Amino acid sequence: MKSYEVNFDGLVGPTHNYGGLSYGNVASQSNSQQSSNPKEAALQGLAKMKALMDMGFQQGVLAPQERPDVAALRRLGFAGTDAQVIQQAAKEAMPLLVASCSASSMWVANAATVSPSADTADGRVHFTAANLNCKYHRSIEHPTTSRVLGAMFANPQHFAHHAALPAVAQFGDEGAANHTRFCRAYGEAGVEFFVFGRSAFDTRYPAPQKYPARQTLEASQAVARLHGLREEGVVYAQQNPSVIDQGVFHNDVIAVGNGEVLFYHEDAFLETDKMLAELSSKLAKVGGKFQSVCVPRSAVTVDDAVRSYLFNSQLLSRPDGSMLLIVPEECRSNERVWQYLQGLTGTGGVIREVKVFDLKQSMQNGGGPACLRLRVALNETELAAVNPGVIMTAPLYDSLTQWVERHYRDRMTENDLADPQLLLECRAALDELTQILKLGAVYPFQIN
Ligand code: SUG
Repeated sequence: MKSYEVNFDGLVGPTHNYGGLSYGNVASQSNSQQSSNPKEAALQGLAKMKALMDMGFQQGVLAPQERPDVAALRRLGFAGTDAQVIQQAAKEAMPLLVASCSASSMWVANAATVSPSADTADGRVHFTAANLNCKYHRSIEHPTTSRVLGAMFANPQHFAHHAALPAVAQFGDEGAANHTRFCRAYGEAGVEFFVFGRSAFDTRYPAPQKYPARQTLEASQAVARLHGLREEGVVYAQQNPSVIDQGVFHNDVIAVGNGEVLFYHEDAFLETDKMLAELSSKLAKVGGKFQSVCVPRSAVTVDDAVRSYLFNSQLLSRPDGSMLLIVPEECRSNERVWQYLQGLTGTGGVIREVKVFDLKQSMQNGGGPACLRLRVALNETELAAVNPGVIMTAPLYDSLTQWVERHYRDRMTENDLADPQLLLECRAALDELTQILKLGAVYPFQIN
């Protein structure tokens, strides 16, 4: 049976702004308070989805969330009408209003961890929504994420959904940003690779000194258990704490994997040789031949990687077995990175082509091509069971583009977030979106 990797991209929400909310994420911190352009952000994301679809890849779309999250503000004690809640928060606690307005759900690599049916004990595709509990503005995403994923992957015969892990730092879980899967073919059993930043319960593991390690070993292990993965099909590795302290807040900022290939920076992991050997032997047991492409620090520094987002790229398999790397424009403007990429594709290795996309609006908050997509490996039967409303087609691209043009503002600053009218605009836009994507009622304003 045919199988595919389907990339579901997060559609950027109408409140996209630069809130400076993510300590440890260099771009988020350095662009704090700049004015953003939500319309341009959404169109840049849609252009990437359309381009991948046009190249022949399976592409889907994941809906944004209701923002400002008035219910979250009410839980923090703000009261009255929705407009009063927003106005009171703006007056008394602007940072909380900004957090409740974040369009951060666009980075759907953090929405969930997904295990394909070939890896799981019950033969279903398993999803665990990520609790994202390291940052308040992201910790409020998972209830809606779960409803949206439930509406996209509704058939219980094929899809199993798990609620987010307990919302404490010891189970900090950032979803697929720290998870990669190696396989010979998407429909065959593979090896799931979980990368953690620290252990919450075992003090023998080192931890970063400056910035938070968002993913714990215990969270990754819990996800593997929930999904019914075999020990032989799982490899855990620790991220190098010193790169976290240099701004590598997720593993997908320093490594990317696809098929039988891991593309990574020399400084990405601890105990790299042991980890590579384990990946290689476990993949061999399911018939695969592991290959690694290491980028040496002499060619690209960790700082280059963080600024250019070289590793936050999408590594995609082409029909002839070679691979294509989708990188952000920032890779072309970094001389060392661009030179490295010219060499990489010119030497007859597995990565043959690089395609560049302008995702600047998202990049300025630390979200590159890979952050914007959630990968779901599906066989033909499972793909047919996905809600067809969320699969990208030329007409859907046109409707979404027109929808963005109709509803999105082209400039947003902190003052705009305090405008209660913004909530009404967002709700009107999202109500229409759920009809376009055939999601049913998924937002708090639709179900309460
Ligand atoms: O969680 N930025 C996101 C970026 C997530 C990138 N995802 C992956 N690497 N997979 C984060 O730090 C910034 C929001 C702000 O500052 O306005 C933010 O949430």
